[in-house]
Amino acid sequence: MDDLKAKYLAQIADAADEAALEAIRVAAVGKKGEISLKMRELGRMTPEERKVAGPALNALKDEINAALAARKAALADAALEERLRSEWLDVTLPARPRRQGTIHPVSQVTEEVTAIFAEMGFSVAEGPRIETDWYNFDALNIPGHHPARAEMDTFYMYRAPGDDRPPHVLRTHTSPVQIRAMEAQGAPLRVICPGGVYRADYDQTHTPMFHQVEGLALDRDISMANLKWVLEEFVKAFFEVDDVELRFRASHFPFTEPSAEVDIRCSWEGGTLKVGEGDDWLEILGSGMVHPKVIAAGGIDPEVYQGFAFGIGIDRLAMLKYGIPDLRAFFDSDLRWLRHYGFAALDVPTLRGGLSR
Ligand code: 2NL
Repeated sequence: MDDLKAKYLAQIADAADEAALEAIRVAAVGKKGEISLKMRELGRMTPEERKVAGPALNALKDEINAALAARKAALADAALEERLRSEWLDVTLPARPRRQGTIHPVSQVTEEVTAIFAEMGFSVAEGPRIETDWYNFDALNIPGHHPARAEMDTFYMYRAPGDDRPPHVLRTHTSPVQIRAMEAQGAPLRVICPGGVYRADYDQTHTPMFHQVEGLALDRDISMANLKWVLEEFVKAFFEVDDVELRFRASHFPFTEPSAEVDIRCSWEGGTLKVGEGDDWLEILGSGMVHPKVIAAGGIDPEVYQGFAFGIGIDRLAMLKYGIPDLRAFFDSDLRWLRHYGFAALDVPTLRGGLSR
């Protein structure tokens, strides 16, 4: 009896895990275990022998069961202790500084442009990227036969065979948002419309989706002079310089008359852009006085109201201001590029706090 007790208690003390403990339990006190078999022998003993052996076997069985339970509890405590040690986490450490995500240059420049025009009384309007051909073309004085439709490399949405309605298009500019703003708000009106636009074109300087901000100001007495002042203020604020020289070149757009493309004086000395000095000219936007037919298409009387409009490429502005060489990288989602050219999330551009830092 003492040998049995010593053997099993030693095994239990040495058991490394729960599976080993279970094997010992089966061998000792399981149905066919060594102690259970001994208990079956009680029937063949004399009453005197049984009186001694019976309680002793029961006590041994109890003692082994208790040792098994104690060892099991000790193993569980040790396992918990090990987890607490290895999975320890200092929740008081500071968060990782910045660099989890960054603001894309397109978003940054959109915010900068918005802050500048907001200061001049323009509000922001947004609209759908899938448009009817009326909002994208007809309302802008681009009728069905007009060559500008073909030149725009328009993406047309699918129509089922036999469905003869004109197809929807992916907007080729944000002008349709301005038509919608005219319809919804009437005149006088000052809005800018930033957002993504689509043209089927892909090379060094073109991506099939890019970004634009268009502006529109309508009132009873607006002239090209107002356009010139607004654009000068914009360019000075955006490039963060005190003086700029703008050059208005006669141009043609179906939706403005007269129309002008605007260049700014600059230099490219040492490969970096300097705005406001030098002998080069940089084309940055198109503009003009809104065509009377376009004002009428917006539900406003062109005999009473007139105004100016302009369109600027946001991606190009971002490349110029922040020295980003390749347009296509804008849309690659390459984390190294995003970390390099991205902006800290909390540097919200404002005119007083600084547009960019
Ligand atoms: C360019 C030319 C331009 C406009 C966009 C416009 C919008 C309405 C009415 C009249 Cl609703 N005009 N937008 C006007 C002139 C030029 O963009 O080359 N942008 C990069």
